[in-house]
Amino acid sequence: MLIVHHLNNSRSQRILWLLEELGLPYEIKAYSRDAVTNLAPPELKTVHPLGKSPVLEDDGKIVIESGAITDYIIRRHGGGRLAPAPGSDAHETYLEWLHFAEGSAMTPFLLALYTGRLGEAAAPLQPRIQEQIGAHVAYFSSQLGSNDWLVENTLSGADIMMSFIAEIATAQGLGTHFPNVAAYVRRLQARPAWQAAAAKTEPYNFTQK
Ligand SMILES: N[C@@H](CCC(=O)N[C@@H](CS)C(=O)NCC(=O)O)C(=O)O
Repeated sequence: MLIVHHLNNSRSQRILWLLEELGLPYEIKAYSRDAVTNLAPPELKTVHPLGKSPVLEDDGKIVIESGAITDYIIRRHGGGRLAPAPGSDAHETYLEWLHFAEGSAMTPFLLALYTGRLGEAAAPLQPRIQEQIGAHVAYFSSQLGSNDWLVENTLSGADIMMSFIAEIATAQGLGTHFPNVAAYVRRLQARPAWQAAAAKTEPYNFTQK
């Protein structure tokens, strides 16, 4: 049985979406953020020492990192769905997006979150951070172009991973500058599988208004 250790309002939401797209049976172990610090509760550290979400459990095997979890679920349980054929050029592009989401695109968003708590002290850093947020979202927007999905215009794990980047970008108002990214968020959140995952969790803050 697949178990997702899921923190509310987090990157873990996309793993639930992935499992719903594949129609796989799974269980959610839900954790709530601390009302004051917004951090994960200490119980998550009993599952993995870092105490972060998502964590996937598959018959006792623990897998961390959204990109690795996405790859694991698709390879081991996807039956060839949601990824281009291994060895194809499209598969390389697909892998690039799986890594890009957490390895590159999340960094400036996280820097904005943390430096935002410093107020004026962080002012000298803000232009560079905002420029980098813009650069990463602009790159994503340019690669998506007028397509519905990122790789071969077919929904894949690349879209599952990049969904959170698109969601936070639009939640921060960047959808006005990048209408194709705003439309992408509306498109993915309208999918029955995305809706089914949302219905199983606490309200998710990054929904398209
Ligand atoms: N790169 C990791 C990031 C994991 C991560 O930082 N998760 C956040 C949720 S968005 C978390 O658990 N934060 C709570 C905490 O650090 O206490 C991944 O994609 O799995």
